[in-house]
Amino acid sequence: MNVRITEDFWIKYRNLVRKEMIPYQWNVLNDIADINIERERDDDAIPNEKSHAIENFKIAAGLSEGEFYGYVFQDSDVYKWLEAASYVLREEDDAELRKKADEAVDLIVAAQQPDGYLDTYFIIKEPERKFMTLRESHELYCAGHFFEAACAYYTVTGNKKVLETAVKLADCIDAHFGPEEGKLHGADGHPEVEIGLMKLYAVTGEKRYLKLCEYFISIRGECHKFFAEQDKAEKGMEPIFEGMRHGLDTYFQIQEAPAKQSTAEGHAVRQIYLCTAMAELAREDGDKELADACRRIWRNIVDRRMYVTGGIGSTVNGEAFTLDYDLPNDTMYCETCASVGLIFFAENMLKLESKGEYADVMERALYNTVLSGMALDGRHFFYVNPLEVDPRQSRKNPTKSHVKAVRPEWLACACCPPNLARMIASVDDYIYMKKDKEIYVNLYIASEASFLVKNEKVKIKLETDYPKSGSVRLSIKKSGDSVIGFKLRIPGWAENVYGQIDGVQEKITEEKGYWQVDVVNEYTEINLNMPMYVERNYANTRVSADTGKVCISRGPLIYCAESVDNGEELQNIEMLEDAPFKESFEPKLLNGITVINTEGKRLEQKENSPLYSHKKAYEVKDQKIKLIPYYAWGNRGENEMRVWLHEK
Ligand code: FUB
Ligand code: ZN
Repeated sequence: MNVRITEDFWIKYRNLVRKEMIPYQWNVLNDIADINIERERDDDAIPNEKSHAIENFKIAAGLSEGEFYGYVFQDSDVYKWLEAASYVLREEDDAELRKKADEAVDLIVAAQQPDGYLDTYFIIKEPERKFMTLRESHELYCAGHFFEAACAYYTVTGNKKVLETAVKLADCIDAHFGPEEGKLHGADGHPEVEIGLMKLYAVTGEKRYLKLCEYFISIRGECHKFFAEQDKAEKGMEPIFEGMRHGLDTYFQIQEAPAKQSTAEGHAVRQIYLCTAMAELAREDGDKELADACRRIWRNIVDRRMYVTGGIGSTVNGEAFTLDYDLPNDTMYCETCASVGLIFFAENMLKLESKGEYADVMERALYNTVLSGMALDGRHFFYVNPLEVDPRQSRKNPTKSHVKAVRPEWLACACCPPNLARMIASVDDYIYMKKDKEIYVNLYIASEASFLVKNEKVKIKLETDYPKSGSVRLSIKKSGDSVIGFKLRIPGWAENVYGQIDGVQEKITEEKGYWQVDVVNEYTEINLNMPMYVERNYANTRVSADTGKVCISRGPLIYCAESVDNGEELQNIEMLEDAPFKESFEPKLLNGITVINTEGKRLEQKENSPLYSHKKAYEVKDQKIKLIPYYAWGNRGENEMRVWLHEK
């Protein structure tokens, strides 16, 4: 499958990754960017002086002297950068970038120990504790990110060194972990290596990596014993990651075997990375029990624990899921990485069983929380993505110190920025899916693609300006005369969809979220029209944070109000149930957005009124309300923002 994106909306983002994010992030990782690194929340222990990620590799390789600096998982920032760089190079070669990426690879190779071990924290700082503190160490988490990067870089550039280094590390891990006597019987506190192992298996065909992934997933239910034994053996030693030592079993998803789990628990990124690997493994080896667990956890997330923006994680405490319908808008977490992970999980569920609803969630997360994770300049990033912010509260209320109103230039915990880079640089991988000799169109992103299906060359040209409008034209050219099935996703948000095949109006029959079109002729043109109406969305009344409130969407985009357009104290704005909406495209605003205008009301407090009174001490005035797409918020200075607004 070969895909080239041609749409302006995404070309802008992908150019941002190529021209801004990748060079900028490289400078940050090399500590040569003149920036302010913010702590992700108020906590003096958070290491925010510099990234030091590349320097850690230099020290571990013996090329520089000094101490390790940063989070124990700082290596993963370099790996995710390398993975993102690979996808950028896949789209178009670039000698300068390739030189930097080769440099990164050489450093990684040089840092690797003779036995294959690779983790700069433990090489530099505590070599005697290698693989001894798995609950906290992130050693396998970092390895997983390296496997992903190595597979991507090798596939794109043919660089053998990087793959050999990954294989050596995987073999080292395989030699230390597994059911055999004398090996360690546990897994990493942070799932991720499982995803990396599946990729390494796909690239090398080495079954041991698949087996190891299977092992790490199945042993999770027994990890509390393993972690406790490791704690005991470590008696008296300082924790590697203060606070994590006493994390609940659910924080690490070790409360029971993953195949038995039914709800999304604990740290959201951990949960979603685990689910991603579970779904991939279930498809690969036909494990029905694991597939059922994925379905249960999916349902729990999507039906009860996901924000309307595709964000997940309701609390800063443990960056975690909490309970059904607990979706506060102003203290939530909604980490960017968690929504990136939700896309990975959705994609793997799609491959497991092709239901449009998985792609719906993929789209929701992508166009809302993922894109809101970065500023339109590609140089500022959100770690958490609130649905409601009052900057004054974020500054002074310690329970909201993680809820930032302006994207920082970088964060001490920098997992999200390179995750965004690799997601956007590889968004072409999520548009189409070839499965069972059929072609699925999951995301409507203008592109040109070619496939080999039933021994036929199939070329597709997808034209659209989505998400500005929902009109899509698919021109298909094929080389032979077999019937090729196309499945066009009918998004969950769409109504009154109509279509044409070669100019003839067609009745759209939807099955599992797709419109099936059998393409026989050499040339076929399919038109799909999904009118984008401005819609009101209401939450289940069990979501106490949203009772009496409305959220506006248009197509896949969730909208929000900012005080720069609507005045301060957004809590005083009321939408009117029957007020019409007016949409207009503003080409110069926030890189070109469709804004939504409507008439509403504003409660205006009378001067000098007391904190409480028996009578209403406010007047109700008319208010013009202007809404913008959520992904574009926070790009006009410090600002209040709300997704859910009161409705009268
Ligand atoms: O623990 C590694 C990464 O740091 C997690 O995935 C993020 O949630 C952040 O906590
Ligand atoms: Zn993150």
